[in-house]
Amino acid sequence: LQLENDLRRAVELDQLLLHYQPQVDALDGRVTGAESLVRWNHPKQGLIPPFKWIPIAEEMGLIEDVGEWVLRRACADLVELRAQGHSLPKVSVNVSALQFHDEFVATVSSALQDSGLPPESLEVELTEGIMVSNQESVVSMVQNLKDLGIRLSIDDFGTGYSSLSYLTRFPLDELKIDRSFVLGLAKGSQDVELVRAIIAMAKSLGLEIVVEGVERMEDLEFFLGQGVSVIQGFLFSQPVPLTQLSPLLAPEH
Ligand code: G
Ligand code: G
Ligand code: MN
Ligand code: NA
Repeated sequence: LQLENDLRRAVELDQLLLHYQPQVDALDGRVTGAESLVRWNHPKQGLIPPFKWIPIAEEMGLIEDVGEWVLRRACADLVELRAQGHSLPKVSVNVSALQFHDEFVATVSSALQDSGLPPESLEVELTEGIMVSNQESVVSMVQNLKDLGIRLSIDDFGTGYSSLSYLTRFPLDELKIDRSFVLGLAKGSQDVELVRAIIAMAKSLGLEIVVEGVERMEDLEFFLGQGVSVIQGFLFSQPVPLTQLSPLLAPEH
């Protein structure tokens, strides 16, 4: 297949790029972080969103290369932003379950060292697919990651397997409430009760909360009413290139 052949060379031909979606504290408008979201700038097809080719990259055994490129670029971009005088507390990267094995911790460590980014400025978004594994190896890998000093976030919370035990088994800093629950709010479904319960649980476990996919003012107001103010959604901004992210940031002091 042509796309697969092209994908094999996308990294070396420098065809990947990152967009960033800001996470905003609605109480003061400050950007508290940004999630990096990879795109492939295909020479013929233009920008291809990740859901169309990340699964292919996983199948072809290319996800480590893609993942390492993403990590290094995200770290370098944040260092560069700060050098330009912008303030951004952290950048987060998505990690595929297939990318999550032995070499991953060393790759993160090396990306931090080479970029000079302080570890606490990097956040890795883990999915339930990774956390649900009971394997000791996964538990100790996550601990090793945490020991690098980075932040750990649980992405797409509540959409995967519904084992909650990993919330206490892993050293997590943050929980991201999935967009599907926010969509449920709009439909007036019982998701309201689920979201309340998730928030209460996250708070009692000491996890910071980010809500994904907030598009409507009503939804923001609902979350503010629940004491949750950090929002990642189109209401504030779509994912944008770095050049469009920096004007949204406060100056570094
Ligand atoms: O940006 P977009 O809305 O198209 O993202 C769609 C999906 O692609 C999201 O689920 C996101 O987690 C995933 N994704 C985006 N960037 C990366 C990446 O760098 N690595 C992996 N593994 N997945 C990513
Ligand atoms: O990694 P994850 O699956 O959480 O990726 C976040 C995805 O959610 C990205 O593809 C991003 O573009 C998308 N997203 C973020 N905010 C919104 C929103 O407000 N509306 C919609 N439709 N998508 C969103
Ligand atoms: Mn994510
Ligand atoms: Na998500």
